[in-house]
Amino acid sequence: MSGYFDGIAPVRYGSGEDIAFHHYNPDEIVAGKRMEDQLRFAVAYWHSFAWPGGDPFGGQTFERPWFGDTMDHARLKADAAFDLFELLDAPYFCFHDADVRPEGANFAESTKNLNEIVDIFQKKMESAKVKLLWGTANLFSHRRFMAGAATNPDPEVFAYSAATVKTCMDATHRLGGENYVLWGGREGYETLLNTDLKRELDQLGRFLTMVVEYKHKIGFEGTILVEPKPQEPTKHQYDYDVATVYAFLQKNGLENEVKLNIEQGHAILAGHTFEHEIALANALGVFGSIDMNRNDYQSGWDTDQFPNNVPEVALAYYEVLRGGGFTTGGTNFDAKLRRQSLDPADLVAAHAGAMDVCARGLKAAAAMLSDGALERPRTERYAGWSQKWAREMLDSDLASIEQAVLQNDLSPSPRSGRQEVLENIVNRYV
Ligand code: XUL
Ligand code: CO
Repeated sequence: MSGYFDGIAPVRYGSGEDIAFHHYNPDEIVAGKRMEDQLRFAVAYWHSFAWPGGDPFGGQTFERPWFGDTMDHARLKADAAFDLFELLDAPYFCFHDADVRPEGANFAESTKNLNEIVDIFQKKMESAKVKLLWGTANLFSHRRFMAGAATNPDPEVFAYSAATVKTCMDATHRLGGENYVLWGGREGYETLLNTDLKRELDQLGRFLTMVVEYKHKIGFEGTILVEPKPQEPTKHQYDYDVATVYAFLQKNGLENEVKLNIEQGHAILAGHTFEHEIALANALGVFGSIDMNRNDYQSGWDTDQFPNNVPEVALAYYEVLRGGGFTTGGTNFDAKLRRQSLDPADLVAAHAGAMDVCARGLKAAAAMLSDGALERPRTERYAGWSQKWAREMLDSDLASIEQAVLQNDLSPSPRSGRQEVLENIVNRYV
């Protein structure tokens, strides 16, 4: 116990305490499963325990007793993290190596630090409920990664990155992690003037292939996930969005090995909606997991706020449920407090509120789906395609189709897309 959250009662459904769940009831059955098993919430170690509260105009605002770069600080941080997991009754957490251990003087010392903390996690997880949704490597904060990790012009940085990912995959495997994530932190460029685009993409393809090869070598049964993002920190990130990553996976023959971790804020930065990215990943068979947060629509940068917009969240979970729900994936709160939210209670309330928002969204999505309110009109809209001639047309050719159009004097009449009617239906649920 860290003592950091002393005085804050466990967050439970209907507990009547100051911070309680009003909508997230883990045992309630939604769309055929316990809500906890549908949503699979994870706390993100980096934002909740390692982020100091800075912005481009000012540094640290948070004062956490575990801020510092010794192993004692890292151990206290682990205690506080597991205290929060328990307070929230969170089923999962996620971490990068750099979130949990101090940087060592060299690679060997950083790895030793990581393994010592992983030992502590392993011990704590024997008695705690919390499990590891995913692990990942931070290949973007240290200055050695300023020109990328796998895509770096310097092969020594490629080597350092590959070795680091190996240690993080080992740690994830040891902790029973259900996925391993690669977000291409600085895999992109600042200026084309100094960039060999083709070489960098080839390096990235080989790197990801090595990750998949290593997964099989160690018998890791979790899913390898790539997290798309269009820009920030670099001007142009290679893993731009779902469509771009899918093409990259196909080019490297990895489309059956790797799935996607889709983040709300990244979808917005790419000019998409969150539900579009989820729907597209499902359509391509590569949907894996989500990073749930929200972006400020005015700022144009990755604000990583906790979600608080039920209608938006409902449409995202609608696509998750339409695709059959999560398998190894889940809902990771890749979200940080606002920098004025200094208190331990703010950290607890942010997660509790976010879990409630997601629960409301999930319930609305499940009801829309089971009532068929949107699926009936959708099926009706495409009904023409169940006719024999329409299906056969797809196996014919342009010339035969022309003949058929002439013979039958086809003159299609447009039908309403009924967008407002459908939006009104959604509004009844959210
Ligand atoms: C950065 C981001 C990362 C990844 C993990 O925008 O989303 O936190 O989720 O590296
Ligand atoms: Co993320």
